[in-house]
Amino acid sequence: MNIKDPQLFTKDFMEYVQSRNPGEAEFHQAVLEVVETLSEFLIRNPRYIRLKILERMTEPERIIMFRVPWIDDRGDIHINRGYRVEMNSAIGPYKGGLRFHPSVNLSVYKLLAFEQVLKNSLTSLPMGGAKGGSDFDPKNKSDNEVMNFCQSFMTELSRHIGPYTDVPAGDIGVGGREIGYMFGQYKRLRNEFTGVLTGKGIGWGGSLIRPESTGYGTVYFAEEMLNRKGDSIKGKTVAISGSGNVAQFAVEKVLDLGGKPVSLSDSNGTIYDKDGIDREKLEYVKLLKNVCRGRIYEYADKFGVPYFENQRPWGISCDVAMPCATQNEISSDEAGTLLKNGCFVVAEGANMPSTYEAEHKFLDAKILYAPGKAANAGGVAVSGLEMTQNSMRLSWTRDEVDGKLKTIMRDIHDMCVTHGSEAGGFVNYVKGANIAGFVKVANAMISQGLV
Ligand code: NDP
Ligand code: 2IT
Repeated sequence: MNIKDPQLFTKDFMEYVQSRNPGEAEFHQAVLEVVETLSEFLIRNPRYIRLKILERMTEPERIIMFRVPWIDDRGDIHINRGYRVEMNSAIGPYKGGLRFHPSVNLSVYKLLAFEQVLKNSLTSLPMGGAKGGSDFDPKNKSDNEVMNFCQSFMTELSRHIGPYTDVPAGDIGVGGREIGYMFGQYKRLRNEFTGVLTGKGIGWGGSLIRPESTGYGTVYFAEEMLNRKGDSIKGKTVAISGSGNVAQFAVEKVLDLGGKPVSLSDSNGTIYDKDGIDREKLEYVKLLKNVCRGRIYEYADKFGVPYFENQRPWGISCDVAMPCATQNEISSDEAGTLLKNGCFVVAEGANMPSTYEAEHKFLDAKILYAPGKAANAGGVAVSGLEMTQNSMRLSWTRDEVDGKLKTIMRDIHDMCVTHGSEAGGFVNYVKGANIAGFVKVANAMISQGLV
């Protein structure tokens, strides 16, 4: 391993990671994005290299994979695969979402778990990192089928989690309904009412603002970046992708701050509402997606706006882009188009939504670019606050939680500025987030011996 030249160090380390984890392209991408921004810092602080902290951090503490059999409404039996990647517990119990989507595989969960470790560290709350879920597709399933699946999934997962061990939450395909079914099953199996999951219902241990927190937090982060430049979201045109939990509450907070959200999407296509998605239309989207579980093209039919089938929103002219759907949803070409059309702020609500090349286009253009692990940390931060409230057996008000969320997002922003400022005043938020997130976890690992 070359420990003198940052580029050669990155190259050597990536060869090591690739040979240990063959074929895991998403995981390699996440590690590369971190190592290339850390290498200079590590060379200046060689004890992290000597103690093989990065080698340890890229090796999950534990991976659990299991069979999930369940029965559909017709009586047919299905077999899905369940996962939990428990990546790092140096600064707290494993914490991170569950994703139910047919596209998942171990590489995707390892990418998400690796990102989660650094993200959770940035929140300043005591949470380690994990991710999990299943290749189960909740789309077009009845409530009964979703419940059957969740109960079977939790029957195995319950052996591996607990309020002091591992505390899962939602992610793609896992919202309030799924958390409810899984919590019920855990309680039944253990005969314990504990804070083993976050994102719970308000009447049974959930926190106010948790549903809103990822979307709100992403917009708060964008506002912080703009404020630092003497600007704000007010009056800005904002292109948003996705139409699930994160996208909906990003739209809501953009409206609160006086911006104009103009797009939403799902895996079938994009709607473009050039007059802006207002509060009334947003209520329609919430009903369409959360209750009727419909498709976003129905918005275009209802409000008479254009719908672009099989396209993402990145061809739309905007000031601010907020990808809130999934990983690698902004290609290199799409990043180029966004920049050409004048986009100068990108705040990632989703995890790793920009491809490696897209990320580098944003960095080279020196725009305000916030990576997911910083911009979307509000979700897990309020999960951490839900754990605190569960431990205290108290509930904070909406304003209290929202105030704490704002403070946490501001603090993350400021840590990125401290560690990511470069010559000429440019802030590399990717570098800032990676260094700030890494140091806390690395130091905890060193204090705890060879873990
Ligand atoms: P939801 O399931 O509520 O919504 C996901 C949205 O993204 C849907 O509109 C979905 O469309 C779209 N989508 C999902 N997969 C794909 C795909 N492969 N291609 C195109 N569109 C896709 O999930 P969330 O809103 O919770 O999550 C969105 C993103 O935010 C994810 O990257 C997640 O990891 C990240 N995130 C979520 C947090 C949370 O607290 N929920 C916290 C931090 C980050 P369709 O309905 O067609 O599938
Ligand atoms: O990616 C994420 O940060 C989440 N899906 C939320 C995790 C959590 O534990 O709240």
